Amino acid sequence: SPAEASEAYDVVIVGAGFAGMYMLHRLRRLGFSARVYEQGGGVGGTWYWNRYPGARCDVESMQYSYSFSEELQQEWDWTERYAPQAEILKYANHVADRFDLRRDIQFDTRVERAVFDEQTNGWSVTISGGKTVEAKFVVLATGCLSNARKPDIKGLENFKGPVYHTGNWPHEPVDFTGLRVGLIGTGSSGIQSAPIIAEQAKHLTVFQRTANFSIPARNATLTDEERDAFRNNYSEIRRFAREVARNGIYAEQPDRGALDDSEDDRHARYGARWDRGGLTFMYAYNNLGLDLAANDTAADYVRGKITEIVKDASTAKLLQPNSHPIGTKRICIDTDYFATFNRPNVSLVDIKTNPIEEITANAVRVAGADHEVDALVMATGFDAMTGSVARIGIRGRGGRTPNQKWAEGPKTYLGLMSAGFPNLFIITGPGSPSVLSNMIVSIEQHVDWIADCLLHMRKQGLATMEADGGAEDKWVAHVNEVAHGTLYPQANSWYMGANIPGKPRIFMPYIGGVGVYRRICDEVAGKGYEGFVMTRAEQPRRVV
Ligand code: NA7
Repeated sequence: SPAEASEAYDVVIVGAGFAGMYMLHRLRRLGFSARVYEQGGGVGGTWYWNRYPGARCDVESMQYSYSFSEELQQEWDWTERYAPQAEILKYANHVADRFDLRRDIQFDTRVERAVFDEQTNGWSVTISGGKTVEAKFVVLATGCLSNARKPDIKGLENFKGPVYHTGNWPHEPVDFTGLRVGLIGTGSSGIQSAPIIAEQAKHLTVFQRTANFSIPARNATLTDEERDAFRNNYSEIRRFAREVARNGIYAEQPDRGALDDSEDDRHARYGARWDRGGLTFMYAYNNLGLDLAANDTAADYVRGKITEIVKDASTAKLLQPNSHPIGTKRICIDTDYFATFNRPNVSLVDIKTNPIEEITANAVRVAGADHEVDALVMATGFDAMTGSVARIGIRGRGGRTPNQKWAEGPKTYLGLMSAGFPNLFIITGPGSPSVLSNMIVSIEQHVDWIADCLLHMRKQGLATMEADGGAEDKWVAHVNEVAHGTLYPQANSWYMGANIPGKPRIFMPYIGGVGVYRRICDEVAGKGYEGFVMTRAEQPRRVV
C-alpha cells in the first residue's frame, strides 16, 4: 500500500556501469531524484565483472571514454592504446568520485522485480532483501553483455577442479601456475586470455567450436604526443564519432570497395592495416560488410596470416575461420593469440566436428579421448542484449513480462522503449546501434536523449510515456530490413541470439550507423516525441 512506500524517486536506475553512472549524473543536475541499484560491489559494470587475464577494451582508450566533461577528458591520462580492464575500472571509480555519484548508488543490491501500477502510473521496484521503492520512471542500464552464460555441458557438475567464467571472474587473483587448464570458447574473451594463461599454466588446451577472425591489437604505451593529438582535437574527434563514423569510432573512412583495387593494391592496403592493428582493419574498404566477394578478400588475407604465423599446418588449418564472413561475428583484437599455438604447452582441440561428449572429474572428453585438466575456463559468452532485462521480474501493462512480449525476438521502438512498458527506458537496448558501436558514444547519446525527454515531460506536466505499438512495429521491421541488406545475419552470432539454444534468431542491434540513428532519434524528439504516446496525470489512460 502507498503508506508502506517509504521511499519514492523520480527515477530508479538499474546498474552502475558507464550507462547508469552518466544517467545518474545527468538526472541529478536536472533536479530529478534518482537512485541506482547495482548488483556488484562497485561501479564499472562490464569492467567490474570481466577481470579475466588479458581483459582489455577493443576500442582505443582515448575514444572509449566519456565526452560529457571537458575537464575529465583533458585531465585523465590513459596509459595504453587499449586500456586494460583494471585501468578502465580505475577510470570508472575516478568518475564516481569526481562527480560524487556514490551517495546515490546502492551496491550489492539486485533489482528483483519492477511492476507497473496502472492506477498510479508508476513502478514498484523490489530490491534484494525484499524492500520495495516507488519510481515514476525506471531506466535499465543493465548492459548488453552482462548475463554470463555457462553452457549446459554433460557432466560439468562432476568436475573436481575450479570452473571460472571470463564474464564473472573472481576478485582475488587466480594462479594457474603448474596447472593444466582447459579453455572453452574462442570469442574475444577466450582469444584475449589464452596467451596470458598459456604463459602461466603447465599446459593450456583450447577447445574451439568456431574458429574466429582476429586482428593484432599492436597495443603500446601512449606517448604525451599521442594523448595531446586527441586532447587538442577532442571536440572535432567526438563530433565525428557521434555524427559521421558508422560505429562511433573516429577513424579514416573507406573511400572505395575491395573489388575496385587490384589484388596487389588490396594486399598492400590490408597489410598496412594489419601492421597498424585494431578494428580499423575492417574499414579498409566500404563494402566488406555488404558484398561477399569483397569480404572474401579480407577473410583470405587473415587466413593467410594465420598460416604464416602458426607453424603446425594442421593447427593453422583448424584456426582458419571458414564458417562466417569476416566481421559478421564481432571481430577479435588480440595480442599474440595465433602465435600462442606455437608454444609447446598449448594444444587446440576441435569441438565442432566432435562436440564435447562429457566433462568428467578431471578431463574433457572429445571423440572418446580424455583431455586431462585441473581447471576450466569458460569463455562462453553472454545471453546478449536481452538476457539481463529478462532476468529482472518486469511486469508491464496487464502483468506482461518482456519475455512474453519478446518471445519471437526483442521488440522496441528505437531501442529505447517497448510498448506495454510505460515509463521504462532501456539504455543501448536491442534495436539501437549499441554493441555495433563504441558503447560509450551510444550510452551518452541515449542518456542525453532520455534526460531531455524527462525534462520535456516535467515541463509539460506529462505523467506517462510509452512506445506506440504501430511505431514500434515499423521500427522493428526497419531494423530487420537494414540488417538483411548486409552479410551480418549470415553468421551464427550473439548479435543474432544464435549462441543461446532456443533464443529467437533476430538480428538485435541497429546496423544503420550511429550518425543516422542519432538523427532519427533527434527528429522524433523534435516532432514532440513522434511514435510515443504521452499522457497527463489527470487524463484517463488510453485503451491498448
Ligand atoms: P562470445 O564472443 O560469445 O564467444 C563465446 C565463445 O564460446 C565462442 O567461441 C563460442 O563458440 C563458444 N561457446 C559458446 N557456447 C559453447 C558451447 N556450449 N560449447 C563450446 N563452445 C561454446 O563471448 P566473449 O565473451 O568472447 O565475447 C563477447 C563480447 O565481449 C565480444 O564480442 C566483445 O564485444 C566483448 P561459437 O562461436 O558459438 O561456436
